[in-house]
Amino acid sequence: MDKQTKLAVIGCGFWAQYQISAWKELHGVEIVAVCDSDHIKAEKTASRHGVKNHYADPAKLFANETPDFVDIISSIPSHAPLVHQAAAAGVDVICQKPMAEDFDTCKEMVAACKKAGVSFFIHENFRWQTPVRTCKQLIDDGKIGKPFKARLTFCSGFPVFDNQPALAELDRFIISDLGVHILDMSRFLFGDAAAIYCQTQKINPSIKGEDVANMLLTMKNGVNCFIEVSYASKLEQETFPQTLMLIEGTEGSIRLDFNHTITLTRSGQGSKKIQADPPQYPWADPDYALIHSSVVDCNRNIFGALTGKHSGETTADDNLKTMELVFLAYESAEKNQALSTSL
Ligand code: 89Y
Repeated sequence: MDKQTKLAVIGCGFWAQYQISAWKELHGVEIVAVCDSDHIKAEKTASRHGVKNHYADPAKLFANETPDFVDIISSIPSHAPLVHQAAAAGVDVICQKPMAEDFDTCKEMVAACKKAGVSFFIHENFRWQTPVRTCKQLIDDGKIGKPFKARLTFCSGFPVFDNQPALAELDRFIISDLGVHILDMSRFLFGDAAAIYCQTQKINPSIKGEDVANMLLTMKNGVNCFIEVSYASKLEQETFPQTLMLIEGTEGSIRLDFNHTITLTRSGQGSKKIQADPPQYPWADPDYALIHSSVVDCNRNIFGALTGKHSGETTADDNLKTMELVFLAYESAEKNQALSTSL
């Protein structure tokens, strides 16, 4: 049998169940332990996924197990202490998005992993969605010439709080939970951002944070990118969890519509349709199937990087640029002012 790389998972909530199933799609990974401060959740997760050991205390996990890497899929405030614990134990670490609640904490996490000599990745999966990869390929192939403007839209009325009630308790909700993905996607598609202007709204009275954000980014290559995210949208067609896009270039445009249909229009050549459906997995929740398939690809990319096969895309170092945009977006909305990036 090939050598198995040992993984421990910390956090056994809603999202972890799918992330664990996604890990089980990859050859060479053995999940040796799961951990959750709620020991019943840890026990149930271990038995559901056939994992031998389970813990309620991460310190005990690090003392008893010798994982090659840990995947942290826990609440946002717990990310930093757990990443520091993994670094102290000399274990490579993957952490769920958003990395942390403020920029200094993010930078400290990255510095601690560097100092300890452990690899640190962020599980940022939206850029791995099949239609997003296809759009990026079309841009890179020069099909629309030089992109100059784009609109990335995620406007939904899907009841996200039913499966993830903690989201309703976040003081900062939609940009930190969802906007972070679309901001990262804009960087994936167009490169880094130079500046951001943002306005937010709170429409749903029964949650704590903002549930609408409109963000205008000036990318370093000159692309103007408008990102709109909303969980207050009551539209004819519910499109959760799809990001719709219009990308315009000097020689044409790319439009990503509902259900992964891309229209590529090239000047003088008319339009053609490209269907970019994601792979289907039996364990995926049908409401989240697009994201769940991207979790497999995100894990595969990180695992390949951890095992020296290739470089990884979503390093924590790279993700600092996405997180800076998240925090600048909030600051921009508070000050009603466009703000420049520093990274
Ligand atoms: O938590 C979020 C995520 O990462 O993708 C969609 C989501 O589940 C709700 O916004």
